[in-house]
Amino acid sequence: MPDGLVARLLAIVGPRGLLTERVDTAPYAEDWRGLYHGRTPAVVRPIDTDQLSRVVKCCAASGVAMVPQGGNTSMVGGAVPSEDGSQIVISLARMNRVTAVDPVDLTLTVEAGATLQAAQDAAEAAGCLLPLSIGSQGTAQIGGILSTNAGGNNTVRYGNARDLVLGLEVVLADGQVWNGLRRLRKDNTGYCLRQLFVGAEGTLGIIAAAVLKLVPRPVETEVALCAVASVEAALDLFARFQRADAAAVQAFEYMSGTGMGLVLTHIPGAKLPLRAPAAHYALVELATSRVGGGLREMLEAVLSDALDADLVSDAVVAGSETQRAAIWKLREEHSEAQKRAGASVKNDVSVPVSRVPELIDRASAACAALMPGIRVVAFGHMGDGNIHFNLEQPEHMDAAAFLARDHEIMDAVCAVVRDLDGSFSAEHGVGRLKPYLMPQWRGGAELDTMRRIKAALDPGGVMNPGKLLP
Ligand code: 2HG
Ligand code: ZN
Repeated sequence: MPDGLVARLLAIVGPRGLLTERVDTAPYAEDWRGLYHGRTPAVVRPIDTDQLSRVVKCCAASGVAMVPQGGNTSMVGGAVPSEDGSQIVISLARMNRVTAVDPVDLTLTVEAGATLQAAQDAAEAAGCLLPLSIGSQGTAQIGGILSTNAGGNNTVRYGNARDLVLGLEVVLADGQVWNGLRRLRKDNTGYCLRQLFVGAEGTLGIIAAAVLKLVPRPVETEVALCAVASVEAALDLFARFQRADAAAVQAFEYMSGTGMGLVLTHIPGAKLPLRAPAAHYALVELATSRVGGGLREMLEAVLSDALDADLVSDAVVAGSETQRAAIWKLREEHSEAQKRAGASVKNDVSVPVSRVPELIDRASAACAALMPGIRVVAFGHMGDGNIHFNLEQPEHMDAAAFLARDHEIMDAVCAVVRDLDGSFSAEHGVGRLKPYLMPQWRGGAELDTMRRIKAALDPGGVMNPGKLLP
């Protein structure tokens, strides 16, 4: 670390904005999954864009690498520093204000360090909905969510984080501030710079604030949990809801019996509200802002037809907000339950929606052939084709021995995904875990163009090095 750098940073952010003791910096140097144990001489916590810009200028002038960090909920080690102690962590947590909500423009202006939950609450207080929902929303911050182009449960209806961004303020790699906090629905004035920073995983600059799109708050919401006969039956059920009213389908999630079993075993208070456990489940959420929207009737009609067609064997419709939350908890606790059950290898993959059954079928067979006893925990956002094809270690296997074979397992799943014209990372990004896959999947002109963009915007290579690009 260059002499005097930490003192210069301290002069910019003051004592409350700087952590240097190992005990304080350690939580910022490890990831949620416990895959990486980095080290950093300092965690800098600017309070506003001006401080952030001066911090970046200072580090860039010394050629010191920076790791921007939001809620540190990355599944792929995207926000942790390297082990050699050469990288400064920049935490956005203190830049956490929601600065404006406009129910006429249907926009929300927010700083990067606000949690998604805080942004959602602010939207709700203004009679609106911020239509982005992920399991980690109480911790994940807007800057990280945009930097990874998070997807989540509502992509089927509203798209990914990328589709919700109207404007951005970004601190560039040299410390310059680009103020693109526009709230325009139409603005054709050259390259769409904001979309360069969305999904860039902090490798091009640091998102400081954003203007996000809102929608009117729904007045009717229905949630149902269904035991379905097969993955094909779940897909058929999804298609039936789409035909009935595509604009009302807020979420359509698939869960396997294995994953649900882990949740019921490891999550206190989790209870299956159906007659008996099943091999496959679908969770559907419908919502409308239309008064008298008739959602319950539509839900019951589709479910009744699906029961007659033997697609669904049992279903429960939430009768209250508490029941709705209890059903969603069964879905949202899948990651935590898997963590508690032992070591797991995650494959956050996507395929065309129509090919989800084939994906689950073929990838399950490939993994079983690779490792007897491996537990397939497939679940996720069926409505947009994003399945978390996760593998849990065989029950009595050593965790380290299982994880040592992670690339082998990922490669077996990826071979199927590739054959089905899918992607090896649907929503979690590339981070530190998966850059090695980039040449095979995005090599040639695509990766070459990415490298040129990186070289143009971050010629010193100081923005989150070691992530995304191999
Ligand atoms: C989810 O959909 C998250 O719950 C996490 O994307 C998935 O743990 C996972 O693999
Ligand atoms: Zn997900």
